Amino acid sequence: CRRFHHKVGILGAPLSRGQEKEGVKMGPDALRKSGLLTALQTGGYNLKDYGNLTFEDEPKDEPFGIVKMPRTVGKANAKLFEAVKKVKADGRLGVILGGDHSLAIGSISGDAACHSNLCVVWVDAHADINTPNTTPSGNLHGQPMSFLLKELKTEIAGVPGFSWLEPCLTAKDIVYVGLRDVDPGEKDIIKKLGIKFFSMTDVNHMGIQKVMEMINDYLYSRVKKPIHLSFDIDGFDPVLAPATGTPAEGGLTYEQGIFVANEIHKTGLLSAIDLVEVNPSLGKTEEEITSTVNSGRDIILKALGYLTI
Ligand code: 4U7
Ligand code: MN
Ligand code: MN
Ligand code: MN
Repeated sequence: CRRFHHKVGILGAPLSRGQEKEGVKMGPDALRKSGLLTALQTGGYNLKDYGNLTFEDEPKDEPFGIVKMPRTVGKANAKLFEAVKKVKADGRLGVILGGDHSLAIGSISGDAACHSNLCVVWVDAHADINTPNTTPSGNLHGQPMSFLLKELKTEIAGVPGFSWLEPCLTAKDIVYVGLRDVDPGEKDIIKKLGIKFFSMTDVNHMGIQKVMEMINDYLYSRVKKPIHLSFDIDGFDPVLAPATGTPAEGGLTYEQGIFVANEIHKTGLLSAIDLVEVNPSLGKTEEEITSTVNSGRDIILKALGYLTI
């Protein structure tokens, strides 16, 4: 890893079957239209656009228990896994534009295939660590973490569409920021596995500076490890980012989100970033759409060190 990582690969991943709202498919193009790529080009980055992947629905994709569309989501993630591996093999920092958060299964697996010591900072209102047994909704965008963790491997055994997957993370490799809507089953898992988290209550009590300091100490201060930032736009407060499928009150301010992204840039260890759950069709006004999309764009730009001195 270098201090200034000027080789960037942009990859659109319009996965949508990890939840039930169509418009999240339009996330990648909305982020593209926000001026993300032109800003990076102007900023002197060596940019390669890998375009948008295309995904198809698998025929007769019957639920597995209550888990919806497992074959479709599994196959899409297998494709994304290969695409992210390619971006990393090309020596580029991956920018994955979502799409729903189930895409983290393929994205993080692809990143980890190139970095065995990968760690993950997961910014989200939700923990996304339901298993097929604990999920209250059956939606796979609420479950990616359980597919990624070695400790939960037996929980995901037999889910159709995921035979290609080998869990790549352990519980100590991940940290959550911004949690405020966590299901009872998820709380049990987080507690049992001892996963580090900073809820919105923690952020409000100790301040985002202290939180990022503690993340730095916990994850990567002693041994330098590549970082995967998985940023769910619903980590932000819905006042700022309303155009998303599962908004939750009391989220990060613009300044707090940008601070997180900038702290990660400053480590010089960023390997890839997911920006997920932007759903332009859920904005009630043009202003709501723009505010959501531009907030996501700015997280990416800041994480890449754009306009940072
Ligand atoms: B997102 C939920 F039950 N926990 O599992 C679930 F509240 O990627 C929500 O963070 C998951 O947006 C939200 O369906 C998934 C629900
Ligand atoms: Mn940089
Ligand atoms: Mn979320
Ligand atoms: Mn999420």
